Amino acid sequence: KCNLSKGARIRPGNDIDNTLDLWSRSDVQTCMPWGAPVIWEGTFDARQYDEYYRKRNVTVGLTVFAVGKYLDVFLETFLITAEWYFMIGHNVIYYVFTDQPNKVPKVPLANKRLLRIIPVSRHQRWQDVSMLRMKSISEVIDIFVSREAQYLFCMDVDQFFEGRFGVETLSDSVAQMHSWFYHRFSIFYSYDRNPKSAAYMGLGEGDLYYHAAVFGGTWQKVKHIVDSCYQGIWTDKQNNVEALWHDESHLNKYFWLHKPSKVLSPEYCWDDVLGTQKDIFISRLSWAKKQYEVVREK
Ligand code: 2GW
Ligand code: MN
Repeated sequence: KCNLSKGARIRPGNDIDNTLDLWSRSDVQTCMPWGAPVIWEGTFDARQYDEYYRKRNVTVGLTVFAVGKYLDVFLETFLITAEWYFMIGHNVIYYVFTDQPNKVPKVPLANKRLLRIIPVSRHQRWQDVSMLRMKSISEVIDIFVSREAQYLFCMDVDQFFEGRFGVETLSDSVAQMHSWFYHRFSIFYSYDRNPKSAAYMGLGEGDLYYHAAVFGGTWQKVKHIVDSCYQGIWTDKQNNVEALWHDESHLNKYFWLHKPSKVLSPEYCWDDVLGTQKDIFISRLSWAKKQYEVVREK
């Protein structure tokens, strides 16, 4: 279905076109075995993508949770830099989930962009803060997203944009390659290995290790993703088990069973600690430094 060794050009509406390799990369994996493109700098024409989605007047939602100290420490930078780089020129709706609605920073938004604050309660355990995001996102899709956007991205707040994160990322279901694992053999992937958990994956199972800090797709697909993950999380709670990396383990299981239609290269969620890598030409979204003592109270 696509040419792994040679690389392929990726185009809007018709995600893979092997006939032209003007934009291709031969040094990286540009395609998954089931045909999903992997988006790297040099594999797409940004202008062509912008034009295609401008004509369709697309609206992209972006969910982000800022509960407790994470609001003070990360939210403002996340939003300010998203205004610089996230889906510039297109309609954007931010959904900020927080336990402190009146402390949400008043970041000036460009034309065609708006922000909704979604009040959520604060859970005692941080694992629950993280895992219960799946349920809250599902509810907000029903109430808002399904009426006002076509696509939805869900992100961690402890990161900042520093390069184009544009409509080249849009697809039915979108998964993020984890920057720590993309050069590693699959035996090192930190999938959940406990057979008692719904997120269990055996050795030899799985395609890539995906990062839960970024996932997305059409709202219909994202609804299916978050509902399925929440189902797994809930089943585990009934059985008194918790997956190794919480919601991320369930998301990895999901994307193994339901292949993503597009995969984002580590450019789209890069950890600067990894230093310069010869296949990373640009960092688009970068992990913020986390002082665990400050942000994780429990
Ligand atoms: C999280 C951990 C410990 C203490 C607090 C929190 C916390 C998280 C919080 O107090 N407030 C809050 O809003 N959050 C939200 O959950 C916030 O959006 C944050 O980015 C997200 C995930 O927590 P985070 O970023 O500290 O976890 P990471 O960077 O280790 O994330 C990976 O693993 C997680 C599961 O353990 C998730 O799957 C996450 O999506 C992954 O990137
Ligand atoms: Mn994070």
